[in-house]
This record gives sequence, C-alpha cells and structure tokens, in this order.
Amino acid sequence: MRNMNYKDMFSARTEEVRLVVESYLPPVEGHQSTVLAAMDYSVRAGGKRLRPMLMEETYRLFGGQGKEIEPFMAAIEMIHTSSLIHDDLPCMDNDTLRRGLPTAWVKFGYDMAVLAGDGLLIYSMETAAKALSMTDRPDLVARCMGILAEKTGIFGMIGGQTVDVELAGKPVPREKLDFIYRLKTGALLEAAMMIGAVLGGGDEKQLKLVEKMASCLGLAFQIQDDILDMTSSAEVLGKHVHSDEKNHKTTYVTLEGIEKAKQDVERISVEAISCLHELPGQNEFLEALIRILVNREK
Ligand code: GRG
Repeated sequence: MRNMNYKDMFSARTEEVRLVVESYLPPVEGHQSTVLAAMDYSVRAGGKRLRPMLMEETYRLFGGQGKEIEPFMAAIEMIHTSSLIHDDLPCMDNDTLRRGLPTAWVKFGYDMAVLAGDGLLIYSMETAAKALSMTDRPDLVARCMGILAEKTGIFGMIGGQTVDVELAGKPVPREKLDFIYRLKTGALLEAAMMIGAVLGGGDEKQLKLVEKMASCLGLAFQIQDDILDMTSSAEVLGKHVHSDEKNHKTTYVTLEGIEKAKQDVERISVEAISCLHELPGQNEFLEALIRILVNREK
C-alpha cells in the first residue's frame, strides 16, 4: 500500500515535471522548423522524466524552494533526449522504436535526427543559462552549468558512449564495463543530483556524497536496463528488446548472469540509499524513488 502510494506519486511527479520541461521548448517555427519539430517530437514523446525529477527532489532535500532549478530540469531532460536520439541512429544502436513511437531518424531522416540531437544538446545550455536571471546566487548557477557540461561531455556521458561503441562485438572486461556504465548512464544522474544539491545550498562534503549516491543509482539503473532488455517486451518498454544481443554488446547480464545482476541491483541501490541517509534533511519520496527506479518494469 505504502509502495502503491509512492508509485502514484511518481506518476504524478512525471506529469508535473513534463509540464516544466515542455515550457522551455523553443517554438516550432521559422526556416529551421524541421529540426525544431524533430526536437519537439523527441522531448514530447514521453519518458519517465527521471533526471529532472531527481534533480528537483535533491534540491528539495537541501531545502531549495526557488524557481531557478526549473531551467536546469528542462536542460537535463533535453540532454538526455539528445542522447537517446543519437543512440538510436543507424550508426549506433540502429533502433526504430523509442518511448513507444518511431525514433527521430525514422520520422525525420538520419540527417535531421543528427541535427536534432545537436540542437537539443546546445539548446540545453541556452536553457540552463536562463537560471542566471532567476537567482541572487549567479555563482552557484555558473557552477551548475559547469557540472552539466562536464558530466555530459567527453569526461562524462559522451566519453562512456565512445568506449561502449568502440567495444561493441568485442570482449569487455568488467572494469571497462564499469567505466562505460559509470559514464554513459551514471554521469547524467550525477549531474542531476549534484545540481539539485548545489542550488539547494549543499556544502562540498555533501556534494561528494550526493555524487556517490547518484553514481550508485546510475549503476543499478543501467544494470536494471540490461535486465529489462533481456526479459521485458517492446509493448511494456516502448522500445525494442534484445537490442544488446542484436548489437553484440557485452552487458552486466552477459558477464555476470541474470541472478547475480539482480542481486547486485539490490546491493548497489542499498548503497545509494545509505548515502542518502548520511545527508541532512529528509525526503522520503526520494528514497522511495530510488527503490522504484531500480525495481522498475519499464
Ligand atoms: C548527444 C552529442 C550527443 C551524444 C550522445 C548516444 C550518446 C552520446 C549517449 C548514449 C547514452 C545512453 C543512451 C545511455 C543509456 C542511458 C539509459 C539507461 C537510458 C534510458 O533512460 P530512461 O529509462 O528513459 O530514463 P526515458 O525514456 O524514461 O527517459
């Protein structure tokens, strides 16, 4: 019953966050309207809105109450969506279904999908910069823009994806797989929660703990993603399953087996929750959210 309530809260929060994110989308007009339409289509396609939700919940954990978090919430979802657009391209995972809809390249063409990913990626920075005029702490906003760029870039998500793509079809030792997961999936979750902490007024020691919590969550989340790719269905996930097998990818499940993968999801998520317990403040929903995400079915 307790769980049911939190699941309902999660759905309600997804809807609230969706409205915030969509309010920052640029209008689809002008000579470049095709690329704007592809960006708009991909963001509005749906999704759990997990990264902006984690950002806002972490902000609240630290007592944040302002509006300057909102441009960052929109920005991180734009970055995440840009990564999904590029991840689905024929040169990467070559997927035709995402969030229950045709992928951006299927709908708008390969060329427009590349540009839509690029467009969203850089529009995210333009969006985050809007927080500068909504705060009396522009120093914190500037720091958050730095975190966002670093965790997205070559020392974050893009770096992880590079190694992932390079090693497709080749044997991957466990420490390289950990590197890939920590960067390609974990880095954006780290950015989300760290930005919430910085804008909420957390200190340096707390920020380190938040980074560790998000890193554990990212790892558990990606292992669960691997499990679902093997065990779920396209109807439930809104994307094709067995994509890793099709792309000859080594995953946590192929390396460790499904039972160990499930146990590790549980163990690593407990680690994330114990980091949360070491932080000041209380946010019961954030703890429930971590549990929901690692036990999710889609
Ligand atoms: C944008 C320049 C540029 C590069 C992108 C392709 C790429 C580099 C990175 C791919 C990173 C990636 C797709 C990692 C997987 C992360 C993951 C588990 C995504 C699924 O996230 P959910 O479940 O999806 O939150 P929804 O649809 O709910 O938002």
